[in-house]
Amino acid sequence: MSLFTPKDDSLGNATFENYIGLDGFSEMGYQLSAHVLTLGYAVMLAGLFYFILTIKSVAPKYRMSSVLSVVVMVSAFLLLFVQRENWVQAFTYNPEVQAYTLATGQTADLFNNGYRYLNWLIDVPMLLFQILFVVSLTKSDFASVRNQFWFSGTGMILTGYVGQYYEVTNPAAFFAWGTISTLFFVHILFVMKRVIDEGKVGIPEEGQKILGTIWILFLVSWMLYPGAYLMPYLLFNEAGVVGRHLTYTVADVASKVIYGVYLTMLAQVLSKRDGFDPDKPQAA
Ligand code: RET
Repeated sequence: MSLFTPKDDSLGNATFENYIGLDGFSEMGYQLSAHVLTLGYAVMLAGLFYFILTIKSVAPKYRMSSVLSVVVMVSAFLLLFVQRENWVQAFTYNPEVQAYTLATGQTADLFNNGYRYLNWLIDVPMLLFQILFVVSLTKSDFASVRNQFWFSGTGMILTGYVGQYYEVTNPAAFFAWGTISTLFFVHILFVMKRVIDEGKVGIPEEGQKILGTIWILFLVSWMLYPGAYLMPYLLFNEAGVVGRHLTYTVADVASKVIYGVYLTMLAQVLSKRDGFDPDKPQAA
């Protein structure tokens, strides 16, 4: 049974943000959401500059990691920008009830987190491939790991994308799709742990420490996404809506930007070990 019981199901498979918007959001809830969504894409633009400006600080063989961070930043910037536009046009201030309510009857779309899912479809495989350009696999085969990441990464997101449409109207379907998605996720975690363990072999202690941090960061930040998926079953009012925006934004900054920064730091340590000096002029 759904803990979130809408007044009616007149909005069909719309996500719970819209059902809560029937009664309306307070000034603080609405604005906080808009601000957090804006912060999300602003950080991606800042990250874009970081990854471009630091690319020459690592040896050429590690630079594909920075290139993939740039791809992630550009796609996240654009899709998170559209996600924020979706929020501000889906709800308008209604002076009669002194709240921000669904902008129905106008030319507005309902709100949907789908832009995020489409962003992940690009970013999840990129983030998973990225580490393979910094660490050296000792036992596993590069192409096999890459294919497993690609298969489970896209499988996890597509099944989650379908499931999120049922969060209000059909809890059974919502949990069934969520469970299939989680199976893919568990597979990704296993493969990533293996990659990180193999990467630690034979590298300087400083690099091993960074890889240990990357694993914790990866585990915690990626777990936040299923937490946000479950939000209508954790907090079923305005706090759930704001909580979901906050969770996604923290997760995005950690899993894309901070993760990329740690991989750059690791690549710098490995470049130094390889005898690369960023201050010496390089052949073009
Ligand atoms: C879903 C559906 C419910 C079950 C699980 C999910 C996992 C999502 C994850 C997303 C990670 C996204 C990243 C994006 C970065 O750009 C799809 C919410 C397990 C782990 C890292």
